Amino acid sequence: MKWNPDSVLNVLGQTSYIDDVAEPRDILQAVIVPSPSAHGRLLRIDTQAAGQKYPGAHFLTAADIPGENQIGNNLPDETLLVDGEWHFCGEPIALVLAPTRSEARRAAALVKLETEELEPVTDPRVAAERGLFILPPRTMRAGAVEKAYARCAHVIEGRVDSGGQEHLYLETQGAIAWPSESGGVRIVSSTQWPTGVQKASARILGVPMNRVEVETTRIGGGFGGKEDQATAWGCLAALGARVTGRPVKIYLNRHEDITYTGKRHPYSSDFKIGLDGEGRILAFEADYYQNSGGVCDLSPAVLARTLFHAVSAYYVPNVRVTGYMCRTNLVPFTAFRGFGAPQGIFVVEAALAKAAEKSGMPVLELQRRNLLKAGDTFHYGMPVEECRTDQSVSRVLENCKWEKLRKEIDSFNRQNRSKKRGAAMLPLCFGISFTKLLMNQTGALVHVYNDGSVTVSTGGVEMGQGLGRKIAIIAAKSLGIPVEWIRVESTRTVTVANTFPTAASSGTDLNGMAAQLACAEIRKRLIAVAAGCHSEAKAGSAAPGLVDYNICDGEVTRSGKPIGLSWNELVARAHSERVDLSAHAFYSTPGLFYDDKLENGSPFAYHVYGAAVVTATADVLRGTFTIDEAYIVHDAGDPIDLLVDMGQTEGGFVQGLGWAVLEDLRFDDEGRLQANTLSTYKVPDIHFVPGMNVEFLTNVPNPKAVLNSKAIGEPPLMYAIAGYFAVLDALKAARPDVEGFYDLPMTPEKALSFLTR
Ligand code: MTE
Ligand code: LUZ
Ligand code: MOS
Repeated sequence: MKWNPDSVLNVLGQTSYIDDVAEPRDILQAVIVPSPSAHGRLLRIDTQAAGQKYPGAHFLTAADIPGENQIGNNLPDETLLVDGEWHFCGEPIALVLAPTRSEARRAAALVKLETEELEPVTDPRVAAERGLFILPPRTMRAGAVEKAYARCAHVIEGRVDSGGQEHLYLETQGAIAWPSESGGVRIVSSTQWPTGVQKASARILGVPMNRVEVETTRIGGGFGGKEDQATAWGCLAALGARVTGRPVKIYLNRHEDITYTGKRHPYSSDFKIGLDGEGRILAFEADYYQNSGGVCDLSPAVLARTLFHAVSAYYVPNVRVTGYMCRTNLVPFTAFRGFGAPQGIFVVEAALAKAAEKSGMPVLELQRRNLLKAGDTFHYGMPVEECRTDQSVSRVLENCKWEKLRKEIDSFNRQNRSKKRGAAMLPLCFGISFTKLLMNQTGALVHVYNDGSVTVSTGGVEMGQGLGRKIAIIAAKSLGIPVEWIRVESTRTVTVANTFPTAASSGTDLNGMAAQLACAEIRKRLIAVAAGCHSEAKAGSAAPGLVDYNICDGEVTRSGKPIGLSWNELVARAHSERVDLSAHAFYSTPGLFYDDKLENGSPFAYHVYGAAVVTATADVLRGTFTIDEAYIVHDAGDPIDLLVDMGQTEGGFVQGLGWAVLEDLRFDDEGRLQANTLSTYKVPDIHFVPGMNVEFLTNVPNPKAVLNSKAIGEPPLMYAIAGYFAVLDALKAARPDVEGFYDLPMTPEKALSFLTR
């Protein structure tokens, strides 16, 4: 089968999401009463009037929580329902349940709140001045920056800002919970992390984890927005179901989802970069003021990834980078594809752009001169291996015919006054693994049914990224049967337990490897049956000749020749010989270690490399622009499914372009999101997408991951940073006298303000 069957269902609109689950007759629909402002204190809730008007409605508050009113995973700073102070606009204060959603909404609108307003903080630098931090700052160092500046020909400082980003998954947040006879609940949740929903719900209900079952069939996109941010909705449904004894569904509409839920972290940063006369970076320093939002959520992990990617694909001998998790009164900023790395990479690229401006050296030369190579060491102490920066950059410059392109652009710009073109290159180096060591583990459970069909369950969640397809291919290859015979099951906490989110691009690396191990175990048993010696094999003494047996395309072979025993016959024989046709396997990434005190170690299994060139044309009278072409050369290892990896590369890039030049996540000074609908928050559409020229490096097997593949979910997003600099390059052709400014996204509005400076 050429196409990913999941993609076919998606395209035909046949996939089933939370809102497609058939609703039982007695179901209650839930909505929240949101906090009315960004910062305040709840003094009293009055549901009397609402209850009189809607006698069928239920009103749940913090007092109705049977367990602990706490869902914070990294820090206990996040209540499920406000009890005292609230920290952002749209925080759940009460849960209202009614037979229909519109009734619940009308009842919620009648709930009266007695409150006290507190001053909101929205700017991370203001929060830092006031000492409002989630956790103490974190610093990574290499060499000695101060000494290095003495040897620099150019020392440049500057400020860089980058905005947040709304995930805009197609399926909004939601969950359905059924009370179960065990005193717990069964939850169907649109989450990247079923175990997270399970654990938090158990805490809320005050029951052990074994009373809470969570199932996720697939989600309509997550992009990081359902790594931790799906948990609250699962818990609210669970609470409603437990208290009322009826099934409860909560499903946000788009406006609610955009307003209430976390997004990519905005950052404001200061940098200092020092270069010698040849353009080699000798020192780099940065202070990142991360706007962490109202609660901790994943902010520490996101910040860690910023620090790990502070000098991106460059070698810098002397580094000092510090991150501040600034507590503000905005939504809890959270995981979003790239997870802090795009924010960090934008800073060092801005520093290089400014260094080019000040030193007169072309930025491309500065970039190339400083590329990482094998034998270098990352600033966190990990040796650089299998480095493909140079190879990718050379190849992408070839593909876009850089010299010719530059000449064409220059002559276009000489001939045109109102339109200018620009281009920029970006090298990529992205570390793969959760930076929190413990998260790099998962399991798989494989059943071969006695008719020969196979199901594979893992801890991984399908969110459109093709994980299910990749797992099916891995299982088919390891069992030696056609991929059509494999079914990948929904993700359930009773099938594979104690998992972590499907995130950090490592879904296939982890779950694919676990599935492969489980399949290998079953295959070993079946081969023993084929060789007529399964009991000996069980006893551990491999019978002679066992190695000659194989399973290929659903047929048993011996020394490469079919022996007239099909997969189905083999499975039936094994079953009649009472051989276990199921296997569980566990996988944890080997070789990872990190010393948090020394900020030193090998936190990543490997790195993903690549390079992009992006071109743009700006209307320098209006500030409008188009992104014209994108050339990407990417290291995808040996792709498990080429089409899936192509889709991830193009999709990730376009999503990144939205962040870089389009999506303006604007809050007012009171901490209210102004861009809270699709008419005020503009995302890329098909007309916005540039010509895409994607090439994968060939003959680059990656022995560190399953079937020599490479993680692909997040890295391509960062190529879009070249889009920002391509537009800036075009603008500078009109205004070479204006200093570059680094305030992402480069919206037409900002472009115009640059042009009219
Ligand atoms: N692709 C689609 N279609 N939908 C998604 O939600 N999430 C991205 C990426 N690609 C996402 C996606 C993010 S943020 C991550 S971390 C990875 O997929 C997660 O899946 P993987 O680890 O299996 O690649
Ligand atoms: N999530 C997480 C991630 O918890 N830890 C990570 O390191 C990470 N990296 C990328 C995306 N999500
Ligand atoms: Mo992706 S941000 O790791 O869910």
